[in-house]
Amino acid sequence: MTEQTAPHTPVSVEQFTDEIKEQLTYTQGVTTDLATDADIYVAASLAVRKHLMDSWMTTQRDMVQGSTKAVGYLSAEFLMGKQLRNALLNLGMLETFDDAVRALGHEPNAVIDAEVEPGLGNGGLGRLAACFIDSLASIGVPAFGYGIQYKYGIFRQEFDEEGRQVERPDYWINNDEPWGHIDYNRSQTVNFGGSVEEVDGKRVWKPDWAVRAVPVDYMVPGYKSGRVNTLRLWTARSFDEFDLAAFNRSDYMGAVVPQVEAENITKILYPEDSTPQGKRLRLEQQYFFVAASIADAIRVFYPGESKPDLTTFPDKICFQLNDTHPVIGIPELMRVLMDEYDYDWDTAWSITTRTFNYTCHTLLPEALEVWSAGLIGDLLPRHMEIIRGINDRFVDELKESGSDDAQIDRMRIVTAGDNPQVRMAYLATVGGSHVNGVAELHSQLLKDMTLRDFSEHYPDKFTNVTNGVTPRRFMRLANPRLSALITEGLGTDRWLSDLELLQGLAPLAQDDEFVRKFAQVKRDNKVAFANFAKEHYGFEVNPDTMFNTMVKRLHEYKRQSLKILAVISRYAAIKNGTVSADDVLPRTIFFGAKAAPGYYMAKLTIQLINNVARVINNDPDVQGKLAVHFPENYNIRLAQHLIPATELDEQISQAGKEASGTGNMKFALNGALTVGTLDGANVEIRERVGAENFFLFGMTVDEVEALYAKGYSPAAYYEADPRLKQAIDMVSNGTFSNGDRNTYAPLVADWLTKDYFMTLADFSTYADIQSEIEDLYQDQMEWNRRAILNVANSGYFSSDRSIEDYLERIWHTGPLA
Ligand code: GLS
Repeated sequence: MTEQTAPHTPVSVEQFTDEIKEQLTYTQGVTTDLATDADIYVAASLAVRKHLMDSWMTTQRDMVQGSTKAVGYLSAEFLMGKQLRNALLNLGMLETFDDAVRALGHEPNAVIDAEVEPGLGNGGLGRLAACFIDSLASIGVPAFGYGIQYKYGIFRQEFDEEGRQVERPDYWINNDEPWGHIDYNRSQTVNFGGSVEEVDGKRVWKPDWAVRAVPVDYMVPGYKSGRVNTLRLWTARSFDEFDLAAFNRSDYMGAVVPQVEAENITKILYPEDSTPQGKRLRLEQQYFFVAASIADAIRVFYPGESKPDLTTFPDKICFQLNDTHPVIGIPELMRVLMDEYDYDWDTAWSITTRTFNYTCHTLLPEALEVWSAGLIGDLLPRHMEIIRGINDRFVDELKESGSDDAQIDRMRIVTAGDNPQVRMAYLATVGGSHVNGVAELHSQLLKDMTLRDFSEHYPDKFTNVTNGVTPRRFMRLANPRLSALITEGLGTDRWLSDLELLQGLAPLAQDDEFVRKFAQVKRDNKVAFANFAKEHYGFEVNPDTMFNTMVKRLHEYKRQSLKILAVISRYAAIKNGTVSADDVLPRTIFFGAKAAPGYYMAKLTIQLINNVARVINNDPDVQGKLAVHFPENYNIRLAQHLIPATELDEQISQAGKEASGTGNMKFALNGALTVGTLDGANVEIRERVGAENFFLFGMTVDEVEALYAKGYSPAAYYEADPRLKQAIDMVSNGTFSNGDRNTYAPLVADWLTKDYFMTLADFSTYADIQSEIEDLYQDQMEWNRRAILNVANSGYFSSDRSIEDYLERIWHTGPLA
């Protein structure tokens, strides 16, 4: 990636202070002396937005006029995190901001904290989308992120007295939101329902209701690239505020029904990760944002043309389908081309298949979305006809290529039988040019298992792009101390836009002086986190313990239960004196995880973790040796504080289940060592950082498959390892439920009889490796040397590199001149 100069002329502290004051006075109507931190936050954000405006407009102009194809990243989720500091960093204005805010009598961090974090995503998939649009802008590739501005983001998690998860609505938008610009003049109409009729030999969709899709634009500034792209999030509005006739009949509630129904479409993010929600509203959301985005792209690239030559469309923009959520875009583009612009099927198909590409983000078969054909037909009748047309032609193609009936049945986009289903991953595979997985192992498993028939039929479509994370947010902003040390060690800060430069740190792992500085950075980060945790959660955290973290969505396949069972076993060992108190390495374990509200086992696991924490933290026998903390509402802000302070990271999913993971990359880049299985991107992390700098345990994918095939009996593992038996017995005997044996009975029963993700089978090797971890930790110089090697060798996991791979393997485009 080439670094370009910052686009804007440098701003002095005085000037920026004046700009903030001007916003306060003329936009917000607040005097400087009465301004709160939140007021300053809004004013500063508006002032920063102004600095980005010229670059934003030139980027848009160059995108439309230029010869470079743009990227449209279609994603139901964008988990952006707070905007202000990121924008300041990319503009080179961090210090100017700090000084200006202090000059106004405010504390910079308090102002930054006044920003409400938009939670428009569930987890890794949504955060990846945010990293990708950051990297696209930083590399200078013209791009749109297209998604939904949900009124309520991912729920706010609280824990009740019993340690259970309680979901609270996240009405984030009910705050001053200076970043999103709502543009009523660029709205689109999105139709639903009705029927299809034959008119003059043409199929004509006669919808019966419509909503207005209004774009809310967020600027996406590149890091020192001079480019600012657009994240365009659609919000649903009704065309009529209310039904006047009903209102005049004094039916006041009835009068607002159309408005409520329309606006419901973008009301709430589905709080599901890795499982589809077969809900009509979800399909409405998907179609809503995709239809609006396609119409928008045509408007942008063919301004004012009533009969544009859309055969050039794939040269103007390519759409990346972020998982199956936007796949309805394939029949939508077909419909637009055939019904609105009169192209024949073959021309429309050629344009469509050259426009779309699909990224699959899962290996769980149940997470590949499947919609009932009846539902699609009801909501989008013309699309269902088109999907059937695609399916029929595809089946013909399979017959011609000699596929047998069984294979054809396996591959149908629309299943045969009474209650036909549309398999969206198959539609995406057939209707696009490329399909990629998100880590090497994942892409291989897609080819060998999940989409095997398709990879045999279309061998050239399948490729891999390993995920990455942006070093700007997850190193420079999250970990300023480490960033400063890296810059000192490398003699340049260019690593922020060329992360492979971190390689230059490898020799410094042998330099004791550097290792000591690195250790000091970690120590300072731990103290800072302890203070943060005290202030925000009331936790007493001892920085003289090892910080051991497991943060991610709560899911059985990720195996938080493996971690908590190991913690319980450790607790029992200290209490029983199986390990002498002097030999115990003091550890503090941090969990962070939200469970989908309807996911019973996951919620019960949260309750268990909270109660294990309660018991351990209140037991004087283990004071100073073991502590467990589970801060509520894990989000990006918490990640930015906790990751830099972590020394040992947990990536312990069952092999073959985590598509990639991106937390694993963030931890390695921030100098944590990983204990993990050979799953997802762990495999590549381990290859790069070196097997000796990664704590590997557990079964491989082949071993897992072999054990399934042979017949897995978890109870045998329970009987075989006394540590495991004791931990499970403590869960079942009420140790963590005030003596009540029923509370965790469903969890215990599942472990002993099903344990689909083989937690019990991996327990022993996981427990065994702990002593290796602790031995190494006793030698702090050696531990830190290895941590430095993790940082030095993880440069590959920059989202800039991921984007370069997409450009080369899939999008075939590049930066603007
Ligand atoms: C996910 C996968 O579960 C993660 O392994 C992956 O890192 C992420 C981004 O590719 O996508 N898929 C999903 O539905 N949620 C995810 O986080």
